[in-house]
Amino acid sequence: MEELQAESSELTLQEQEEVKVIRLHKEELLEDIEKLKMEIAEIIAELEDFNHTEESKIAERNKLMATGRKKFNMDPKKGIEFLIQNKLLCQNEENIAKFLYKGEGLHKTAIGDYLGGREPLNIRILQTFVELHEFSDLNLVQALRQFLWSFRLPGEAQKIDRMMEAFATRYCQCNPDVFQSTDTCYVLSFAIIMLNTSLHNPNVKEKPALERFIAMNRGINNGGDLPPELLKNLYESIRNEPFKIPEDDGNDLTHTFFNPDREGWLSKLGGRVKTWKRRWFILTDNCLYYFEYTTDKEPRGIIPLENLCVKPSEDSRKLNCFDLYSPNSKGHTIKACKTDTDGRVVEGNHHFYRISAPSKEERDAWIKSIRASITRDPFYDMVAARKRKITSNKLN
Ligand code: 4IP
Repeated sequence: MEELQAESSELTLQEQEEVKVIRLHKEELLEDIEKLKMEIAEIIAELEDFNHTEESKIAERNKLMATGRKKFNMDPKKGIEFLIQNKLLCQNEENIAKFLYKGEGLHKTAIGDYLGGREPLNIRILQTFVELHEFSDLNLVQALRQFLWSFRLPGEAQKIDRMMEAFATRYCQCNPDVFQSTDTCYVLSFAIIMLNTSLHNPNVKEKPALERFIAMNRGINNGGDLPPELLKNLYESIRNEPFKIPEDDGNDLTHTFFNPDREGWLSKLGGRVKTWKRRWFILTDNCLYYFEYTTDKEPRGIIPLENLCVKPSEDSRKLNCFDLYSPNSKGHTIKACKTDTDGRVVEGNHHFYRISAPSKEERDAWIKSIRASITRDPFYDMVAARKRKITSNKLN
């Protein structure tokens, strides 16, 4: 500064003015630089803040999504509602169908349950879901493998009917020259699913031969027969490789107990040791489950109702009794499982199950529901109805 002043004393007036201006500019520039520095620091801080908010927004969204998926697996309808409310899913068929088709983190049982629903929305979603499948140039077994892997077929007959109808329609749309009608495709699809069970279920002793499969499917193509070569290919494909059925979490039986046919407190007589125990019973999927508490996740015992009969009975110690028994193998132990005192799963010891209901009305209601469950055979009923339809179409 002194230097400048010394210099400026030797300068002309005009030059001194110029020096002053330069000095002023310099100061202003320094001020601007300071301001800019502060602004940059502010922007960096804002950016950091923004990134942080974005990150926590993403984390929050992922958390909500995981909750939505969990809710869906517990109760599909509520899960979808939750995801829509939280703006994680748009409320239109296409979006929901794509979400189910992608299936990330979703139990296939829950997907099947939702797609099989009878509300108009579920039906539209099912339609869109099926249209996401590409079946062109696949034979029926290949298409079924793909379809049946994308969800787990529910146990309820009407749901199965709607889903298989949608499948058959889509298959015929993708492959218009294979079958004369959607009904033919529907009936043959069931025949294939049943063939899969007969060929690969160890409980089925007599395995149907190709000729039997061909005979079973006579006249299903609008009164005509399907080419034997086609049936042979389908038969061999199933024989060589069974359907892969999605299992979800095999240990978690919770999903099995949604929408049971009936549930309630009943008393049950022990197998070898004849003690009465009050148990919470759930009837679903043609099985009777009993729990110690209503909130238990694992049942104490499971009684498959296949091949069993039910009838009212008398007992000197309990009122309103009914028995579950096996008419074909009297004196033999009924196929069932239970947990023993150490919590291990073992076979049951009952030759019959004696159960007592709290009232006569409840006993009759249980007997009715159990009978309906035992005699219900969705596959055969549905296929028979479809075959009848094909025959009546032919006659008209
Ligand atoms: C038990 O008696 C209970 O009644 C069991 O029922 C029963 O098993 C047992 O039958 C019976 O011995 P204690 O508890 O007095 O020992 P739960 O499992 O509901 O507790 P079931 O097969 O009926 O479940 P056996 O066959 O193991 O004796």
